[in-house]
Amino acid sequence: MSLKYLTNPTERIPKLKRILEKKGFLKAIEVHNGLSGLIVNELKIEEASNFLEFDALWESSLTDSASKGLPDVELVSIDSRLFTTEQIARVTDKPIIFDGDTGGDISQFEYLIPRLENMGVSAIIIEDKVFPKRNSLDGESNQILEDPKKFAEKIKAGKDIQKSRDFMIIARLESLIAGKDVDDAIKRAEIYLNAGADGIMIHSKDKTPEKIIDFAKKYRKLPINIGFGKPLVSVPTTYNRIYDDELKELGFNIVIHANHNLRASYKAMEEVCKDILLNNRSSEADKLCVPVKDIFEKVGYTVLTKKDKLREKPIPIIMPAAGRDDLSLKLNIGKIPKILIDIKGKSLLERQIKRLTEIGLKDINIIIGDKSEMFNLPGANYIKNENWETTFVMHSLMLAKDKMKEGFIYMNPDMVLEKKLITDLINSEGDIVMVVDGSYKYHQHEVDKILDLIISKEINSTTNLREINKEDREVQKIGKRINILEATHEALSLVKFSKNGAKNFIEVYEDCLKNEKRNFQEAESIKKADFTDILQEMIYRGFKINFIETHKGWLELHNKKDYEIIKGYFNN
Ligand code: SPV
Ligand code: MG
Repeated sequence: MSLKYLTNPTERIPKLKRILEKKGFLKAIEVHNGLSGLIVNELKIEEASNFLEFDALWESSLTDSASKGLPDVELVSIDSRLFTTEQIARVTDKPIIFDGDTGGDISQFEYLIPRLENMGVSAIIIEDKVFPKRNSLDGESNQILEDPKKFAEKIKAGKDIQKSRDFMIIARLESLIAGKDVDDAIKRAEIYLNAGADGIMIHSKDKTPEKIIDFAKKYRKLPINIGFGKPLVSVPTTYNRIYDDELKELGFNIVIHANHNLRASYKAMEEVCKDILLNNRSSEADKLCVPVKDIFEKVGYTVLTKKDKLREKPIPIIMPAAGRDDLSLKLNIGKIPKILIDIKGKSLLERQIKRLTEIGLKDINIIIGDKSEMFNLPGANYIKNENWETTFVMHSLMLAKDKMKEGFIYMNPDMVLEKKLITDLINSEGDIVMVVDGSYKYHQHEVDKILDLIISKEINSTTNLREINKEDREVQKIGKRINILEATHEALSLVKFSKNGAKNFIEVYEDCLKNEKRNFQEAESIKKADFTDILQEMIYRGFKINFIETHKGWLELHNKKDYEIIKGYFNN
């Protein structure tokens, strides 16, 4: 969905360098509009327990021009190229490499760099040809090379003007395209690197890679002070029998598949049009098209309409708060339920109600028991568990059964949650979705509380913020007694149930109540079951529980230490 990857320029620009530092090699592919950007940004395929994906997006002049029905001769204005780039940038979060053609003259280049930086573009590649260039794959045109000294001045001007330390200016050598030899390219590479270029792209339209391989060998022998560590880029369009991994072995650091998405869509569009004409209807062409629903999903339409519905009828929040706790006694402030304890002028519950209301969640239901007379904050419905002293959390929760029927969010009220965490949860797919924290693995030893833990089905998951919205991740096991070394995440008491998820949850619980004497998951009996025991029972019965992952954005109030931390978190 299109709002999913919102990122800011300062965070985004360094991404290309960071991947190069981390992996030494990256793959980019051409995109020419928002949709192609989204497709590449989201594509992740699992192969032999590895995830395959493109690392970066190439904003190609050839395909940007062709999408507009125009030839690739620096005819499409810079404003138009930047508009395409902005379309791509605002719906993706992978690093973008901008095809800068010749870069124009020095002054034009100086104006271009800050505009790219403002959009969060990570790199520009400029080619050493004379404006207006002709596309490099065209063997017929006269390919006129720029004077290398003049080109070097342009690179230097660009490096002087850029604001971000991480923005890269990569010089593209067109010697082989213009019929010159590898030595000419090497000489030029040396001059450009001396001028401050952050990397070199060697272009070729040969059918075989011999010359670029020869170039790569000579490139790595350039004096250490200029060439060392500077990435080398290849664009294997014509010599594409070579594998990306082979290029990596040969010393290349970036491979750009420069025009394939546009060429693929051209072919698909033509085939569909022919099919419709030949069949006198479009039914046969359906097999060549994605369903409209997929487009809705990809561009965020589905999420948007879901939000519309939520605004009309907010999903109910149910918070169990009936039990007794003694934090206020430990703080020497009398007997107050911990969520009503004053923290810099407001209680946790007051803050929670305010936050939820601000994101449109106005149907807030709190199950109360101990000290129920103290709960009178406006903005919430209070449901009293008269038997709070002798019953357990599931009994309390079921007092709000009527509120569950169309779907609901279960939430412990003793948490501080950032809004994004709640909206990410609401926007997630799946009948039952929990929020879990993957950073738990890194501070297991510091944990002095009994935690709800999970084991993920995909054990080697990474704690990557971009995965917050990944909905296909599943809980394999949940409970308090999971071996901490086996656990992959800590579960937050924050779970969303769709209408179907709520129905299954209620049915499973009510079915379990029929066997009240026996041990029930980690509990002595169903009556004493915790919320997590029911979830574990559901997994056991084959229901799917998904999760979204975070490693920040929440705090919990359990003890004195938490109280101090939370006090420090709020400014007022
Ligand atoms: C582009 O994709 O626009 C390029 C690569 O510059 S090429 O078309 O091979 O010149
Ligand atoms: Mg180009």
